[in-house]
Amino acid sequence: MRWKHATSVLASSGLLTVGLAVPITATADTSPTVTIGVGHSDPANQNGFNGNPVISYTDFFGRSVSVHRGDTIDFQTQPTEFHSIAVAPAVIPLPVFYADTDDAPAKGTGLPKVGGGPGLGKAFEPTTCGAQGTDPCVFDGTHAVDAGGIAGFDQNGPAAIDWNVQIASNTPIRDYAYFCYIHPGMQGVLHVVDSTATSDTGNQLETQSSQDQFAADQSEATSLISADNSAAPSGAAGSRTWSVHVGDTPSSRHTSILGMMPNNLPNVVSGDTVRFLWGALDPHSVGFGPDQFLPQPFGWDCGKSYVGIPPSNGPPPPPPPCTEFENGQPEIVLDPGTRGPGQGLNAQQVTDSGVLVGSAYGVNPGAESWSVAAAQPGAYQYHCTVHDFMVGTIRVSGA
Ligand SMILES: [Cu+2]
Repeated sequence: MRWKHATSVLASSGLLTVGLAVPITATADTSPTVTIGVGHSDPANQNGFNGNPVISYTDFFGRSVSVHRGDTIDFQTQPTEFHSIAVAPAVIPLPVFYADTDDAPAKGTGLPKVGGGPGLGKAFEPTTCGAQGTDPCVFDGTHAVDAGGIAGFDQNGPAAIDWNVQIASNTPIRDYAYFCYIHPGMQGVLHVVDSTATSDTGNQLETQSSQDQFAADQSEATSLISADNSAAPSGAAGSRTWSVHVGDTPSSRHTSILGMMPNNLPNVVSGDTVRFLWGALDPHSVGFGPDQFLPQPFGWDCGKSYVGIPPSNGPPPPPPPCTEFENGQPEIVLDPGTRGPGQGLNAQQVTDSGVLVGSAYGVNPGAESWSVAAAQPGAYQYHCTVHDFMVGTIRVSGA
């Protein structure tokens, strides 16, 4: 989705490394034999700016595909989707985020800051082969071929974007994996079968089983959205706890929902608490007040201080001299936040959770919740600094 600043941040961090070209020349016929959907288009649920949550399909259509050697697979990223996929001998579980235990904890959570790992870096690598108008990548069964980060957009707006992979003629007959580096659990099985065996052809998005899969994924997501939106507070007015989901992920992890749910709490009174809950596949922040007063979502780890990386269209600035190194790279961390959980909402103070990530990323110790206490009456607007369209309002009246 719209990971603002992300490209410049990763480029300047050294996490962005240029992939090696695959040293095998493609054969002449490279028109795709089979198309696999990467995510799914769902215009009614992917607007983002109409106040409704966005459903991202962290799923392949289909999840199990058989091909012959010499076939070309078109992994087609669907409009508005953002993924970083690969074909490999097996799924490669690169850490996307990790707990940075070197220094003082994050202010927002009191737990170690969250560092950006090599899995996140994969999302910002350029596509080196297989893009439209270039030779396909070639997979021969020995090592992974990576797409880099592919967003379902072109210059005119949301669009399906192709990434082609040809199966080399010497690929051993066996099963392989296709998967997404940044969405743990988003994976499929690629059966390379003998030429005498039946293989799949055509657009797998159009099969009955993909249509059933889409309907099941969508229904799981929309049920979760309505459950999250209708959660009632517990306790008595003035000591109630309200819940807001900061994105959410069904247990199947086949979708990731981007939105504050509910995005409006009009009946909060002083003394109540609002508890924010992160979903499994969700890297988000909760920041109160105008964007210009909130920390950038990604920044350099300078030990005791955090130096946010501003959005930029040009080449990214180099890391400041204070930046710590981790595994030989300047260390990128997520916004560590400005205030701990449970503090009073106050229009005069920057109140920011920092960027927290969900349980699917295995950050340990990690936080998946944060809270504010309703104090001064007023209307408080908040948003996610990673995803601008994730906005919410809390109206506090006197007890
Ligand atoms: Cu977000």
